[in-house]
Amino acid sequence: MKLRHAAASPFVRKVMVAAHELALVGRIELVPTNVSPIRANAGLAAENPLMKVPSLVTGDGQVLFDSPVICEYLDSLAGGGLLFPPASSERWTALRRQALGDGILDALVLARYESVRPEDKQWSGWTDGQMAKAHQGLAAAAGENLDGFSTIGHVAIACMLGYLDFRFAEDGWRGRHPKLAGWFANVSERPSMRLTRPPAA
Ligand SMILES: N[C@@H](CCC(=O)N[C@@H](CS)C(=O)NCC(=O)O)C(=O)O
Repeated sequence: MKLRHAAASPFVRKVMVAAHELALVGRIELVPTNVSPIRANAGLAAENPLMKVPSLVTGDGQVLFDSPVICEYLDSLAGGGLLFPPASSERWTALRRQALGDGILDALVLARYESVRPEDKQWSGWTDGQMAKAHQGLAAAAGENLDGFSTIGHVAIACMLGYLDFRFAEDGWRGRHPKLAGWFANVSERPSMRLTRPPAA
């Protein structure tokens, strides 16, 4: 399998954390890929018309994106029903938490892109709107009372918190959500999380 990879991408990290947790890393070849919302990448576009990472070419040549689809595919390769519990209320909890973590990440990534636009083109109303979603989402994540690290929901929320620290270090979320911070401190010591930390910003 070939995975389009960018070390700073929290969505790529999600896939890599899942791969570590499922003991599949050795089967994945990483293809370093530069992405930008304003620059075309013909090689990536030939695989993924959305030109985003992560994007995976499977052993039989199928292209899969985005991170929830790739993670569920990896789960199936590892036997299925592991990070994605089989149909049950546990499954919907895991998928809801994944959607929450991914949705907060979407807002954070959009806020980040705004911050790297030319200064005269930046719009604080946009950033404020995205950060409001992120902060409401964080409060909801804190309300999930997370325990352990058994599903894709845990993976998504952990990677989201890692990105928050990476790109928004001044956010101060730990002061607002100390219990979530305690959970994150514990899960950050897992090999899957340690081995996929983003590079120094
Ligand atoms: N929903 C997608 C989001 C992927 C995404 O936004 N990736 C970013 C990098 S963190 C990207 O490729 N951005 C390039 C662009 O927006 O053109 C997923 O879960 O994989």
